[in-house]
Amino acid sequence: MGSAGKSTIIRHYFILHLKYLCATNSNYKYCNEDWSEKKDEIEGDDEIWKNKIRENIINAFDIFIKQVYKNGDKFENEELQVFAKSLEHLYANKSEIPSVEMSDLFREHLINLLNDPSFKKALALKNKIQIDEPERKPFDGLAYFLNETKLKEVFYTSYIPSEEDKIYSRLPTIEVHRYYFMLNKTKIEIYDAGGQASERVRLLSYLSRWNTGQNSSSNNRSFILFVVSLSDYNVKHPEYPDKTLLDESAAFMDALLNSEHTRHCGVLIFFNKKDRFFEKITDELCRDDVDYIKDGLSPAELRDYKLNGKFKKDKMFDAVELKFFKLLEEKHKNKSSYSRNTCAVDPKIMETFHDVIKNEILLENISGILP
Ligand SMILES: Nc1nc2c(ncn2[C@@H]2O[C@H](COP(=O)(O)OP(=O)(O)O)[C@@H](O)[C@H]2O)c(=O)[nH]1
Ligand SMILES: [Mg+2]
Repeated sequence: MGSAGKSTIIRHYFILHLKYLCATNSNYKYCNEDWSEKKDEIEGDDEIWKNKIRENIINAFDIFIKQVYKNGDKFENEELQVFAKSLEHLYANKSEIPSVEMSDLFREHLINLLNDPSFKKALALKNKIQIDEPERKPFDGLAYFLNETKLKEVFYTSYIPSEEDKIYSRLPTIEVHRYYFMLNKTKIEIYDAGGQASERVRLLSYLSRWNTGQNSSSNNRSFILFVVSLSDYNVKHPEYPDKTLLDESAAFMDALLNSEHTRHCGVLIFFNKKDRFFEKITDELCRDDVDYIKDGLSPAELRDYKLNGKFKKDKMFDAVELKFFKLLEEKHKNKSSYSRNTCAVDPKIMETFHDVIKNEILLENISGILP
């Protein structure tokens, strides 16, 4: 699904971890498509990232500006009112972003907007906000950028994004990106597919070209690492109001596993964005959203949470995950599966991903660890 954290996991792993391993341990080799050793940078286009990070932030500001109007509020003064309009214009004409002059005044206005009481009130709704446009919500890495120092840095003329800046920002994946590396003599290919609606259709048709190890005499093993955004548990589906993007994600997992091309694949599920999920379930404004996952909670648990905000963390995770495990149990019982709760922006994700590759993909069969 779009924005679940797939590319963040891969970026963390390849750029920060594997690069280090390749440089220090001869058992690891980062490769080109023909398995020759790759020496150059993995993703080096800072210009694209710079503009995309600015676009991410302007997109988020635009969402909160619209929320200010929705709240029936006004900005503190005329100057901010005009600046807010200009940001809205910039979001609507994204192609202009690279050519906008990032002046001191522009940066000052951004900070003033961030400190404006009406804007702050809109920001406080960040866990609930969803503008009536499909796939439009503030990106989950936003909090990292929402402070005076970072905003000033990003909108400085000669800004060069750091690796950490890239980890927290969103650059939607178009088509399928392929990564190759060797661990000892084992060749590992990783495909990162876009998760937006249009890209999901493309992925299903792409599977037929995928070498899924159907030939039982070969040593090839294929796994789907399905990344779910826990943060989607309360994001309404654009077409079905009683469903969420999490339900859609479960339905897509089902479609993916129903394909004859994935018959021989194991499935690993990363329930990602556990930090955002925790933020949301502890936010009083999100209490009623528990109804979206109520099937996984007992009546007493549901009541205690709704009335007093009390909950057991594990129970809440289980309630979300049930949507996926139920499908696996009912429809894909013969599939080996395995899952983890993750936070892709936390550097620990590298260890988790690395463990999974070493222990689950290379060395052992995946055992069916279903609850
Ligand atoms: N807070 C938080 N943000 C995350 C996490 N994982 C990904 N993100 C952010 O979510 C956005 C989308 O991530 P991305 O990897 O592009 O998703 P993809 O569409 O599945 O490839 C980016 O802004 C990431 O920084 C997470 O575990 N926690
Ligand atoms: Mg992606």
